[in-house]
Amino acid sequence: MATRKQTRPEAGIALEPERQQIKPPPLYKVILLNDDFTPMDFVVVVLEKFFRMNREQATVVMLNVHRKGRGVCGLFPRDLAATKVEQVGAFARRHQHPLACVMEEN
Ligand code: TYC
Repeated sequence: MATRKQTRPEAGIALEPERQQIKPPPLYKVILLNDDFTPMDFVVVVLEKFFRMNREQATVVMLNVHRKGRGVCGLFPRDLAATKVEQVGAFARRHQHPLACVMEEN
């Protein structure tokens, strides 16, 4: 029977090398940079608004950036990471804060 042949184990093994060549797309870290001027409350709002953090998570991340100079806000596929960087930059500029956000391949 034709359908039985397709379910033999050898048929699956023959497909294995092709499947192994498909790599998952690389993820990118979106990173917030510290500066001396952007208010802490504004950074917390950014993390809530663009990275879906609650107030507590956003405060932890903001304070980590404030102390260490930079910090990861999330890991995203390339296009989404680029969109987050754009959105944060535009929002900060609109409010006249120098807050900077960059992306890096993970
Ligand atoms: N350092 C800023 C201040 O003291 C707060 C701040 C935190 C700014 C995180 C940017 O990504 C940042 N007001």
